[in-house]
Amino acid sequence: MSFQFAITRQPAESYIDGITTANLGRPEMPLARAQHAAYVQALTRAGLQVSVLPPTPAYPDSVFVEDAAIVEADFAVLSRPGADSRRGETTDMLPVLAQRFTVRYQIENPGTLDGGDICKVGARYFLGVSQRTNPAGAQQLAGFLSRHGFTCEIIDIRGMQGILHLKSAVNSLGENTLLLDPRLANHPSFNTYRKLIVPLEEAYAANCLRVNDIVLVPDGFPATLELVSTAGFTPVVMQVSEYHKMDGGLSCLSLRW
Ligand code: CIR
Repeated sequence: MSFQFAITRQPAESYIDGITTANLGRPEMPLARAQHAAYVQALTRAGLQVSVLPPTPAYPDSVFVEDAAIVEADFAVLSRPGADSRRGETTDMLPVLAQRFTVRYQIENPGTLDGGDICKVGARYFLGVSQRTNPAGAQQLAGFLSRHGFTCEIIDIRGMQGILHLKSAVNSLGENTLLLDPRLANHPSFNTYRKLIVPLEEAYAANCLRVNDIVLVPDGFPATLELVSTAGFTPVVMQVSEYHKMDGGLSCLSLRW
């Protein structure tokens, strides 16, 4: 899991108007900005060259750039976000990808797809079908990925209350290891991996982010921190309270390749 580049986008003033189910209160913008800057710094320290895009006030959730695309070293796929208020985020992402990737694909109507539903584990991709990503969107992406030699498997999470995206509940830490929300831990597709299962009360922390030699872990989840470090990884604790308030986690804040 070695990355060289990342794209992030600063939160706009309108961020407080984004979509949320978290019930954790309104984000405080100065703190959100400081947490974002610290996140960029952590990626930079991990060895990535990080592009920081300016805020796009028309799209309150646009700080969650992960949802607007899927990127690999040699190609990119522009998504088609499932939430109406987020659909236009790809208009701003298209020129950003065009500067960096010559091979590009795009999810088309009737497909919808949020990058948060797309979980890469080695040469395999798990594609979440969720309230945001529909079967048509997942099938389109599977077609693009298979052209590049990846195998794909669909994981349907539509029946799972409280899990927004697949990567809200499962993330690859590398070394054949998955970090899992207990509600997804017994899914047969994950049986061949080493599983680190976070306690249900720390479900938010299933979204940790492996970047090169470190694993970013959200602050305030001690059991997950212990789990990750005992398993032999090097955790770096990040403050992301203002993103948790809007249902966003560590992976959502960047595109990495
Ligand atoms: C949304 O509901 O779309 C945003 N408030 C949160 C998106 C989080 N993104 C992600 O998990 N990849």
